[in-house]
Amino acid sequence: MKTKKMWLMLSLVAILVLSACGQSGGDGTEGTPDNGSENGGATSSIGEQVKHEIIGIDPGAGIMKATAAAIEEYELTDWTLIEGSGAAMTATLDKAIKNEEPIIITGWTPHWMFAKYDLKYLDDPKNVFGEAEEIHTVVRLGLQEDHPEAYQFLSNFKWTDADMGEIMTAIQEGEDPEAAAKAWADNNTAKVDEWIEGVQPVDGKNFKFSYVAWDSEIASTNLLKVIMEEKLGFKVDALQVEAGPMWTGVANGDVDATVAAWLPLTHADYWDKFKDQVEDLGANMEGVKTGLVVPAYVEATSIEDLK
Ligand code: PBE
Repeated sequence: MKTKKMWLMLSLVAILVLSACGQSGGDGTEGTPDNGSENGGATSSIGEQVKHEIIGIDPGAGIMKATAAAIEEYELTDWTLIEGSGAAMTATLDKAIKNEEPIIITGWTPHWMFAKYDLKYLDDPKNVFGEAEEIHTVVRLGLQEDHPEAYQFLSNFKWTDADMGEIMTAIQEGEDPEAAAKAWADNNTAKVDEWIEGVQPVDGKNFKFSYVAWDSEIASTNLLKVIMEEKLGFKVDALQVEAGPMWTGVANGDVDATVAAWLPLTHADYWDKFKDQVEDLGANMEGVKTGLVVPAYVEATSIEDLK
């Protein structure tokens, strides 16, 4: 009688334990986030975990158009691209990583976030985000006649992802953008001297750049402002605007130049619209990239996995 009761209780306990395991999907014990991709219906999909949201930036950015195209091309029908800003995106990313939660963002290189966090691009087998992207210097028509010194300097300006990374990281760590740019210029005189070689300094001429508050472009624009003011005698205005006005300003001649034109793909729409009203001085940086980016702990490896 006693043994029978014990057996009954033991089997009851066993049943309870087993059913509890079944409900939790049998994972979640290692303190790692639940990226569920292989357990079919047992765990939620990456889409469900991030509420089918991709964290975007400002609506005028080329990467937003590319992401909208990716949603179409990869048939991510129930996905939404969230508008915001570069700063809001990195704040959301930071929070997700601190909580070890999955997140999908619109990302690009160069960017300090790749140095600060362990991130990866999702493969883009359909090449929606393009290949061999570059950052170009685009100037207003007539700049060569009006500002031959600036024209020559801007034609010489060419640097690398690593160079820009140094300024970006300093700014991200709290330094004032202009001070960070000045420190970089002081520590990289060989490069700066190459860009200003043979350029005749001027006496307080005004010069205007347009740029968007993307971290990469904050770094480049501040660097050129500092060099043109300190080494070439210009009085430089760096106009922070949205992507549309950044291009329109150069096209209608209100602005002298921008070093923030991502081509051939990211700003293809702006280029098609304004190419006859601007002059392209070519790439100031090669090998840049845009795409969908996730923390390394997210299991998905391709945009196709989002379906
Ligand atoms: N970006 C950074 C910009 C260009 C520079 C990739 C966010 C864009 O998408 O337009």
